[in-house]
Amino acid sequence: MPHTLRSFLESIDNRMLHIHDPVDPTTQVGYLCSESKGPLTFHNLTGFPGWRLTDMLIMDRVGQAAAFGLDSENEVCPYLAERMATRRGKSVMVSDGPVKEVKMLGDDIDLHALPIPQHSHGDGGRYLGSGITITKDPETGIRNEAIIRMMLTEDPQKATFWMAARHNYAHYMKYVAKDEPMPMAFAIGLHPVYEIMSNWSGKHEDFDELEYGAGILGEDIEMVKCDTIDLEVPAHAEVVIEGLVHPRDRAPEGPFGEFTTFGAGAEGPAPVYQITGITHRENPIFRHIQATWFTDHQPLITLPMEATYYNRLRDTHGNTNIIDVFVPPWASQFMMIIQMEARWDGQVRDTLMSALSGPNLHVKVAIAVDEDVDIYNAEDVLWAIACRCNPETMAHIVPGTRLHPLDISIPEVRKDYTVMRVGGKLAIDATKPATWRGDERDKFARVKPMGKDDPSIERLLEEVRRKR
Ligand SMILES: [Mn+2]
Repeated sequence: MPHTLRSFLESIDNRMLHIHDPVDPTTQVGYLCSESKGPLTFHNLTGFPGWRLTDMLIMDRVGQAAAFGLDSENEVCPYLAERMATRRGKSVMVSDGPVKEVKMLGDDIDLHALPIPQHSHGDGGRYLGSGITITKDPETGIRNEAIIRMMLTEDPQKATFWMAARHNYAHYMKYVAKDEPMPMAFAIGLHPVYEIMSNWSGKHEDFDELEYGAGILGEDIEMVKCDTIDLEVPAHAEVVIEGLVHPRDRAPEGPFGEFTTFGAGAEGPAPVYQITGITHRENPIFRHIQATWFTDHQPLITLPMEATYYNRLRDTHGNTNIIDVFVPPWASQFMMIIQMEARWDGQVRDTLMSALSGPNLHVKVAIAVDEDVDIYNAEDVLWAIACRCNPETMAHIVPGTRLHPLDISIPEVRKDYTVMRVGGKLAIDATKPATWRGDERDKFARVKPMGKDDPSIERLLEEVRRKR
């Protein structure tokens, strides 16, 4: 059986909150998702009979471990890193699939009929933030996937969207040069591993992100031809939107409350997307990805980033002991915490520089800590910065570097179809002296209160730890 959104939902049903009260997706779902501490499904969507809406599937390591079929939350990053380094999947064409069960074509096309929420106060409109965006390089025929934001307009067959200057943008530039419309599709509602891998930002010359995700899941992904454009889409998606991006037409887009938690950043005239068809499953489940504040949105991007950097940083000096990498969602993707053990002087600084110049533009602050610091605990990381770092020699600002287009704290140097920003990055070494320094390192070991590791006080420990 293929890995689908439905197979995943079934596997986590013991954690799912099913909501049967009527809820308006356009005005009420945003805050409910944002406040949710786990997966939830709305069964009664006001104005959208027949639809369900689900979100918050992989917001934390528990959900992420479930997506990869793991028992332990600490295995997530090393596991994904290993699979990414060793697995390549493939796609296979099939003639039909569940996503073709219902079709909206021609005059019947109505994007407004999908339960697409408005995410935040101040957004320019209702926004699709959960569509895996599929384009194809017109020269190589290799597809690209990403998850980008698409804004609904008054016209139910037209939308606008924003893309960063990366792979799909490069495809679009090729179509603009030819003055031809670019076929583009959005696939909504797949197994979360496909969503996660669609947000991977590495180089891929002879495969696409969906095939990469298939390899990680250990399957081939089944694709079907679109009805109205020359493109292939996942046969088991819940919904597919097909359309053409005009090479010259522009329309207002934004603002949109982003993973930064700001609405500002990239709003402006954006390409126009003419919808040519919508297909979906019967009794469709709309996979929503609430953009704000700390939701599935952040880890979708940070998870492949963590695994990519885990592999990359281990390669510093050919062999560096990286234990774990965490991009905390509560820092909106711009901070990377690296848990490592340095053998030699200079190893931490080189690792931090590698983190600041990797494939993602997100990493603005890189912090290195030791194996005895819990990188999932902000208090512990701040303790290490406060107590193990001499800022005079262990903190560094690197000026004149390129940063994420949505990081509004960084000056904008170019605004066109997208935004370029150049500014500073910060490296903080909050580690002990390297292992070869022996005694000097040992001075920085944390003392243990007397009685720690004494099993005979276990029961009393529980009691004293209880909040009162
Ligand atoms: Mn790509």
